[in-house]
Amino acid sequence: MGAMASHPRVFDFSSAIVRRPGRSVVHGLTSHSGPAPVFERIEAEHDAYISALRSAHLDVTVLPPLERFPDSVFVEDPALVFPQVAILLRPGAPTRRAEIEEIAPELSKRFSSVLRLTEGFADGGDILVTPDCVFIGLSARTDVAGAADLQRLLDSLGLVSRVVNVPAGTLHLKSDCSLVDEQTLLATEALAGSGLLARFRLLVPPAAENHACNAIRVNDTVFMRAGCPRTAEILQKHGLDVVPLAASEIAKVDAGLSCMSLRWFDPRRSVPL
Ligand code: CIR
Repeated sequence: MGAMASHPRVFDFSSAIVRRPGRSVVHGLTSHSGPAPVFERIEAEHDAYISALRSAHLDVTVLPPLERFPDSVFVEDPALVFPQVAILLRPGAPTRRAEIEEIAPELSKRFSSVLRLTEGFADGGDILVTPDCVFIGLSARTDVAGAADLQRLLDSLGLVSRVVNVPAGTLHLKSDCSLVDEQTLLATEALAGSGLLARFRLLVPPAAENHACNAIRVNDTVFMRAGCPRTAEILQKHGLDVVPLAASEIAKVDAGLSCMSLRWFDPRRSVPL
């Protein structure tokens, strides 16, 4: 983790917040019509996810479940975090809006500045942070007004941003792509074909493994969906250290790996052991 001390890369993290799933998670928003997920299996996937973040040296805060909010385990959506600054977003799904008031006090404890989106809607799953640009995806959850207000806040932080359209039928921008190193995205064919993120080198798995495109680079490891051998091979060939994580149960409520944590680099924390 040589680069971490003074100039963290966008995927160098020291800290994370997760929230335990409540039993109500099985009633989370979903586009799937198959069998409902089994709570205990989601819980097991979540346990393994926390262990994985800890194995990558993150200090993980585990918040208690919120039964009133079935999707509140997906803490990525109500907020966006950077070193020292957090932004409270406005989730696009009506049932998720009040999640911001639950996460807000946790962010105030940890960030010297907490900004708030005041217009429109934006979900964290639609925001892709890259080294020189923050991409904001317009989707069924993130609208033009939310994207514009977020651009205003990012601008006030000196961050360049760009608004892009999420391919039709995709829940969030990051359902279809993930930054795996400073120049490279893992991306679905649909996203690669759109040319939206053409400035990146693109690694495109076969369509049967589209769901693997929601991966997370954490320090020197890429955590990716288990059961996607072609994607693992592509990433390894690219020189990346890959660790598979099971997420097939959580996927039944349209979720992947990025959505289960807020991750950031806290400069006040000492460099991990
Ligand atoms: C939802 O539809 O909001 C949840 N069931 C899944 C959210 C997944 N979030 C994400 O990928 N950032």
